[in-house]
Parts: sequence; C-alpha cells; structure tokens
Amino acid sequence: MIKHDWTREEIAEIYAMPLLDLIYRAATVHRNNHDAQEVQVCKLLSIKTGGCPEDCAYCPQAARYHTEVETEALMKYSEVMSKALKAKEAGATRFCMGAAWREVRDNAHFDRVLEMVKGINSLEMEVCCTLGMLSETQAQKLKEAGLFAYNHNIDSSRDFYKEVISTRTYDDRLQTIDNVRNAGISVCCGGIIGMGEKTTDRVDMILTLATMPEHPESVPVNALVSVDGTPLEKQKRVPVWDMVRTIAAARITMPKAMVRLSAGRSQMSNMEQMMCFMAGANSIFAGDKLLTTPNPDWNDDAAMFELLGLKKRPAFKDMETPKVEGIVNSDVLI
Ligand code: SAM
Ligand code: DTB
Ligand code: SF4
Repeated sequence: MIKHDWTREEIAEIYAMPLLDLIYRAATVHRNNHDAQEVQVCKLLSIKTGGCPEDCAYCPQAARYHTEVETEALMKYSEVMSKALKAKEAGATRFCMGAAWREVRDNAHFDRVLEMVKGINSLEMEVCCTLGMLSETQAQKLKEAGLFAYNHNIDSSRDFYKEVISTRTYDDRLQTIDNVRNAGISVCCGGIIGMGEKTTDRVDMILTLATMPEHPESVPVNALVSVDGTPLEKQKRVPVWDMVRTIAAARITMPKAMVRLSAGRSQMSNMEQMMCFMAGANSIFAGDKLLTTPNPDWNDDAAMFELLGLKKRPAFKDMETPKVEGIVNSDVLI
C-alpha cells in the first residue's frame, strides 16, 4: 500500500529526525522497494539554450539576466541523435532534452522535437523532455511520438515559489503536470534546495508531491547551482546534510519513485554523494554538462560506481506498459 495522505506534521517530523535514524529509515524503505546497488544513469541535453522569457531567479537561461549562457537555436535532429547515441554508448539509459521555452507552441520546432522523441525512442532509451508548459493536446502528441517521461518541477513550496518566479504561477505548473499525467506520460517532478527557502518550504514541497493522487515516478532533487548574473548568484552552497534530509524525506514518502540526485554533484565529494545514495537517491545525470552548468565527467562517475559497488539500472525496468513506437518523418531530418 502506497500512502498518499501524508500530513505536513508527519513530513516535518521525518525531515527533522536525528540524521542517523533518518538515513537508516530511508535506506530501509529504499531496500524494500528497489535494488539498492542500482543507480540509473541519465543524460541531459539542452536542445534549445538561453533566451527564455521567464524570470526564474535561479536560471542562467532567462534572457533578462546577464549570464555567460549564449542563446542558441533549436538543435538539428541529426546532432541530437548523435549526442543520444554517444550517451547510450557511455552507459546512459535515459535521455532528457531540455528547452529554454516558457511553453510549447504548435509550430515546426515542436514537430522537430516530436521527431527527436521518436528517434531516441528507437535507440531503446527512456526518452524524457522538459520544454516548459504543455497543453493536454501537446502532451498527447508527445505521448504518441513515444515520449516516456516529462520533467516539470514545482521547484519549492507554493509560498516560496512567488519569491523566485513571477512570470507564471504554481497552479500553472500543477496544470501542466496534470496534462502530462492525463496523457499517460511518466511524471518527473521535483525541486531545488538552497535558494534561500526555509525548512518548512522543503517540507511543503515534499507534501505537494507525496499527496498527489499518483506520486511522480521520478523526483529530481537539485542543489542550486548559483550562476553569476542571476538574482541567486550570491547564494551559498546548500549544506550536504540538507540534500540528504530532502532526499530521505522524498524516499520515505514516495517509496517507488526514482529519486534523482540532480544538479549540484560537481561540488560534492564521493563521500557526500554516497550519503545521498544511502538516503535513497537512485539516479544521477552523467556527462560533463547538465544543461548549461558543469557536472562530473563520465570517468569520474565510472570511478565512483566502481568504488561504491554500484551498477547501472537498465532502461524500462519494472514497466507495466510496453513502450510506444513512433515512425520518424524523414522530412524533418535536418
Ligand atoms: N524551461 C523549462 C522549465 O522551466 O520547465 C525546462 C528547462 S528548466 C532549466 C528545468 C529545471 O532545471 C527547472 O525547473 C529547475 O528546477 C532546474 N534548474 C534550472 N536552473 C537551475 C540551477 N541553477 N540550479 C539547479 N537547478 C536548476
Ligand atoms: C532537473 O530537475 N534538473 C535538471 C533536469 N531536471 C532538467 C536540470 C538541472 C539544470 C541545472 C542548471 C543548468 O545546467 O543549466
Ligand atoms: Fe526558462 Fe525554464 Fe530557465 Fe525558467 S527554468 S528561465 S522557464 S529555461
């Protein structure tokens, strides 16, 4: 039985447990629901970088902030396919394409993304996209093309969200997540810590996720990567203890979810990452770049897997429904 009626008090109590007890409890839940040696390796690719009209205070891709990120056009199908193939060869089983868009528009660019989804699906990788807000029809089109998962984060609590973003609301976010869910796409939804939020905001963020009628299948926990030029450039690195607590709370409240140790690994030692895996994280983004910021390279991670005795989780593990095959339209293969 998966619990969906978590209360704020219960989650606050979990978050504040003595650390060793918290890790032990999270590790137990993890072992009861997953093979604790397995960690999924995912690859991110920014297919449309920078120039975004939104004002997310953490984001180096927002056009209004002066960061080092240069605006680039939507990548070509063939370039994306060759990156995906390389990622597969390096051992990634999930490929996530990110676009610095406020929302998806029904135009040739979206059509090209649909072809990319079909192409990557044909590589037998779990294909994920994060493209901003989506309508129900757009979600259905992505599903038909074979999209496996869609990433759309709630980022923080409803209260704190307003402090970080003014160009859209928390309800806009939840609406897109509903559209994704209704189209039968696997939901990837998590947040960022270290933006200046309080512990209660982290508890409320987990509460929102853990009381969804269906838990997200995937919960990324990002440590803020503070980027020069963004309003959050001066934020201090979040203590690893807070990452461990947030990951543990996500693992305990959403036992079946993949909990992803996402942004922030470049600043973490193997020992710190090990504590996150112990607390229930079972996925990482690999390769020397996240979307625009640095990440440990493939060799560092291979060495860490060796050191910790981890093995790579295969694609489509524990899937009930077979994957959808889309047929690539050769007209857009440019
Ligand atoms: N534009 C789309 C959107 O906002 O949904 C997709 C791309 S956006 C970059 C994907 C996610 O990356 C954001 O929701 C946020 O959680 C995370 N992110 C962005 N910048 C970050 C940063 N500096 N540190 C940590 N996470 C970050
Ligand atoms: C998520 O929660 N984290 C990833 C993925 N989903 C798309 C993105 C992290 C981005 C970090 C900042 C950057 O590299 O631009
Ligand atoms: Fe745009 Fe997404 Fe960055 Fe916000 S997080 S500025 S929506 S790319």
